[in-house]
Parts: sequence; C-alpha cells; structure tokens
Amino acid sequence: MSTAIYPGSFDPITYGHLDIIERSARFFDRLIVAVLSNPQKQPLFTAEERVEMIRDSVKHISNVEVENFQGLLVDFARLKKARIIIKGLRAVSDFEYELQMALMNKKLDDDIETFFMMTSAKYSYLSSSVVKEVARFGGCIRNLVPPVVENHLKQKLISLES
Ligand code: COD
Repeated sequence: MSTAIYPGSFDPITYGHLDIIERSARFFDRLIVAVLSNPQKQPLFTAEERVEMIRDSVKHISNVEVENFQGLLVDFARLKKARIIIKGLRAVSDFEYELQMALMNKKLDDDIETFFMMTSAKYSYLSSSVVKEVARFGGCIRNLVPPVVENHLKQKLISLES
C-alpha cells in the first residue's frame, strides 16, 4: 500500500491546501494530512481545531486521513510507514524554505523522499496568513477557504475581540 504524507501547520486550511490534497490523493492508496508544529509560527487555532476543519473539508475524499503529531515529520512518517512527503510550491520564496526542509528531512532519514507539487495558478497567491489578515479587517474570504473555515475564523476573531 502506498502512503504519502502532506504536512503543514494549516492554520487554517485554505483552498490552496485543499487543491494539493485533491490532486495528490489520486496518486496514492492513502494520503495522511499531518498537522504539525512550525516553531516559526504562532498558530491562531489549536491543533484540534485545525484537524477538525481539515476533516470536514476532505470528507469527500475517501483515501485521505487527518492526524495531529507533536514532533519531527520524519518520526511521524516512520510511524505511519510512509516514505513520501508531499509539499506545495507557490513561488521561489517557497522553494528556498522547502529545499532546506527536504534536505534536512533526507539527512534525518535517507529512505524518505519529498515530492513537490506546483500550486494551481488560481491559488498561487493564497496562504493561511493572507486569509487571516483579510478576515481580521472584515474582507470576504468565501472563495479562499472551505465554508467550515469561514465560520470558525469569524467565531475565533469575535472571541478574541470580546
Ligand atoms: N498552493 C500550493 N501549496 C500551498 C499553498 C497554495 N496556495 N499554500 C500552502 N501550500 C503548501 C506549502 O508550501 C506547504 O508545502 C504546505 O502547503 C503547508 O503549508 P503551511 O503554511 O500550512 O505549513 P508550514 O509550511 O508552516 O509547515 C511546516 C511544517 C509544519 C511541515 C514544518 O515546520 C515541520 O515539518 N514541522 C515538524 C518539525 C520538523 O520535522 N521540522 C523539520 C526538520 S528541521
């Protein structure tokens, strides 16, 4: 059985992430979306909230699972017997960061390969940070994130203001 892992902080999941999930899931028996910690980012949502929103967003794809893991990506991959990591690329700025991550993960476990998938042109500008910024200033995020995220984001921002 071929298993791949699509890791990220997904704070929150956007249509850009979902596009990578839908396209890559076609090539594997099982795709595990892994919510991990990025020490360089301070998340708005808890890991449980992020997992819940992703689960709701991928329920139409039968071979996709969603999990949270605290630790190194390569340790999670070993645990799940997965040798392939999926990453999305939008711009050169993504490439520099992702190249460093891919090489470090390879150094940590030589059996693991990183597969890069190009963003769809229509989502190339989309990131979780941009979505949160637009929502914070009252902009419309309907075409940027799944409905469950739109609702959670509105509630989260209201709860932070009160
Ligand atoms: N189109 C295409 N791809 C996209 C888009 C888009 N619009 N938006 C995001 N992506 C891609 C990103 O390029 C990335 O590949 C993936 O989707 C997830 O993105 P984010 O921003 O949600 O997640 P990141 O980049 O913060 O995730 C970083 C990890 C959490 C994977 C990383 O920090 C990690 O592996 N942490 C665990 C500890 C570890 O093992 N570190 C590495 C060894 S030092």
